[in-house]
Amino acid sequence: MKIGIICYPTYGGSGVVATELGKCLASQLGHEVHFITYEQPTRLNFFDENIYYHKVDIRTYPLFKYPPYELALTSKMVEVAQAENLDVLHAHYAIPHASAAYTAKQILAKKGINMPVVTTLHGTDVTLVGKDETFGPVVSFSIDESDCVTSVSESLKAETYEYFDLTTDIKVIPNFVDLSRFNKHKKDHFKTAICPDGEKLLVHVSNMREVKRADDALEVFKRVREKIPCKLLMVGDGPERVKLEEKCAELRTCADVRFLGKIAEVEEILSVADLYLMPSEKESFGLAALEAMACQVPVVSSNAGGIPEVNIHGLTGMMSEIGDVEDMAKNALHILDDKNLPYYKENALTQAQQFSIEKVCPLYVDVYEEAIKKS
Ligand code: GMT
Repeated sequence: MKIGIICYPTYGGSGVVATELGKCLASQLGHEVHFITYEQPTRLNFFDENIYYHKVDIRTYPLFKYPPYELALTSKMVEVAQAENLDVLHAHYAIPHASAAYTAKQILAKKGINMPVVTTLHGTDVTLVGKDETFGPVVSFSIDESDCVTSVSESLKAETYEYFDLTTDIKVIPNFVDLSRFNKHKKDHFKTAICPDGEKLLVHVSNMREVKRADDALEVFKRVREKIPCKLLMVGDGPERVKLEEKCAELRTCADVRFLGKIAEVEEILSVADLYLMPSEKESFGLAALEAMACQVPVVSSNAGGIPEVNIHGLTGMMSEIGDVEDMAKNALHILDDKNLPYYKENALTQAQQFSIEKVCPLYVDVYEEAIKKS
């Protein structure tokens, strides 16, 4: 099949899922994949004969206060679909990808080309930005007009039906993990460097936006540190980072907290971690937690959105109400107890194996075939 993938190229779950999916479709299943976006996708940093990247050129004119990205994207989709003879367009993240794909489909239909459109909902495209009245009607319409719609969790599917008046059927295809990359690497020297006296290592990875509640990770750490020797690594960057560093100083924990910024090989950090913190306010799935679990790291999380579909309380980690940092700290101390840690680590890995790329990627191929049949 020739598949056009439209996604955000930057850091962030939806772009990562779209890129990893494209890589798997091309290199493992032999499909031809065409990424259509404004920048080289972050995780697309190698050559594969079946993978193409088409850059959306955004022109600006003095008349435009805001360059119309959606129009440039739509035109690019039309161009690539014709030139490359695409079989299907797959829009990741509804805004503005689903509506751009809808328009591209209409333009191609006028030219006698039938172009099935699949839309994958990732989370904030529904739960935060999508339901906002400035986008709502377009998002709702373009989801409903897609030939097939997928969401990354049961929770997101339910929320989508709650927010929008839809007639379409939404199929759940969970996030997945490449276990050949995300596994426990032998990095004992890292651990010794970070935790020279055998301290426990806690890790939080996020794009440090408000919804991630990364400040709760700092609060949890403060409480755990009062009871046992430990260190915290804060990985990633984003709008809250400066505030978080200030909070660290306020909590007087700076000596044991390190902000690492964006790390490309995050699996190396996860390989030496004892516990992953995900206190998010919203999380349609929680890909970062799954990647941690694949590296045998148990998770202390909130129970937001789709997290309970990934982190099983009492098995792969523990969950608390959003914002309940006391409970999270209590749970962290329970898991970090040497009597309990091996049990949680083992279960985390077993759970991650249920979401392997080999299991999940073919589910998208089934959806493409369904969309082609339908349209
Ligand atoms: O939340 C983020 O950091 C980015 C966001 C995105 O859209 O790129 O991630 C969303 O999609 C991921 C992949 O499907 C999910 O694993 C995340 O849970 C989801 N984030 C939210 O719902 C807040």
